[in-house]
Amino acid sequence: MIKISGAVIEPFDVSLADLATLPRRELTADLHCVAGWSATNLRWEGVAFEIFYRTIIEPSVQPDTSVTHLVFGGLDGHRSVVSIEDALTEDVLIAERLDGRPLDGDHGAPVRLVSPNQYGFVSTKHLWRIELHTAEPTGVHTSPAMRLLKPHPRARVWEEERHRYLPAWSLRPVYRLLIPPIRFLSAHGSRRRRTPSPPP
Ligand SMILES: Nc1nc2c(c(=O)[nH]1)N[C@H]1C(S)=C(S)[C@@H](COP(=O)(O)O)O[C@H]1N2
Ligand SMILES: [Mo]
Repeated sequence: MIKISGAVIEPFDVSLADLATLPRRELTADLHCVAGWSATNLRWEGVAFEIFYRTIIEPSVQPDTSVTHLVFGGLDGHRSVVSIEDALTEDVLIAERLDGRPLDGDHGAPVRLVSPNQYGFVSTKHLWRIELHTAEPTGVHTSPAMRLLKPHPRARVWEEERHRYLPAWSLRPVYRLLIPPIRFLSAHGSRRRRTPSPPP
């Protein structure tokens, strides 16, 4: 169930059965965490967010209202803010499957957002609500890490948009120092991610 609220005529719920009526989309992409690790070659399956937005959400937007930002909320309290332009680009997905299997608890079950051109924190897992806003919302990030880091509002990976105020060149040496420890940690993470469980 995904709850739609904010600049809509009336808040409403979209069930996973509703989602299943929309055309399927498959996408192979990498996921780049802002802290410096990447998971490569992930095969996502789900629904293109643009189609979801145009067919399910947009008909319920309040008349004469211009939606500028969406907030994607996860069941664990994680939230991400995405401009409407970024959300409607073509490789943004509401994903239900990864590498041929339903999403597991680690990677966002039952459904998650996937926006491969933006840093990983945008791709809210365990998606359960989408709020529509008519201006950039403030105070969305409630976790201590996100409040400290002041994430970049667009977070495009290829522009290195990590931080809202600090330019990419000033952060590059810091993140370079982080590569060895993060490589070590994500070696463990990716083993968990990749290794099939042994036969009983
Ligand atoms: N609900 C929720 N979504 C989330 C997060 C989270 O903590 N909770 N972490 C984000 C971050 S920082 C990253 S890098 C990716 C990681 O996705 P993965 O766990 O599938 O590798 O999920 C993003 N989505
Ligand atoms: Mo991340």
